[in-house]
Amino acid sequence: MTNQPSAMVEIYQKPLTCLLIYSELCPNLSAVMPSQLESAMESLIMVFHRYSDKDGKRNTLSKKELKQLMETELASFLKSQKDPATIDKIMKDLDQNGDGEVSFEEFVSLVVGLSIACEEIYQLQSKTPSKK
Ligand SMILES: [Ca+2]
Ligand SMILES: [Ca+2]
Repeated sequence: MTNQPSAMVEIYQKPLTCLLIYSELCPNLSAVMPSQLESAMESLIMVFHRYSDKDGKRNTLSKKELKQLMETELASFLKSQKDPATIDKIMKDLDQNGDGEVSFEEFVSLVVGLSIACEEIYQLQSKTPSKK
């Protein structure tokens, strides 16, 4: 019994399943004002599919689709990277199962990684006493 993963762990590992469960629990979800976090989750899914739907493989990003996504949605991050091979490197990093495509799960790890980096900067800035 103690070996059973907690429900939270399972949900964490399957964020999409979590959303599906959630929408089943709340059939009127679209009628309910989503919270900030729920909107952020929805945005992630919408942004991913805005680019992943462009070719035959609708549930994954090809390198071309990833490039378009990053150039449009993460332009300032991309500009800060001077290496022209950045997209190739990111693609290689993200594609954990090596199928040459970036799934939503793989894409989310990029967003999480960037969010963690941003949060660290936020922490540093809030630690530094503001000079007056
Ligand atoms: Ca695609
Ligand atoms: Ca992949």
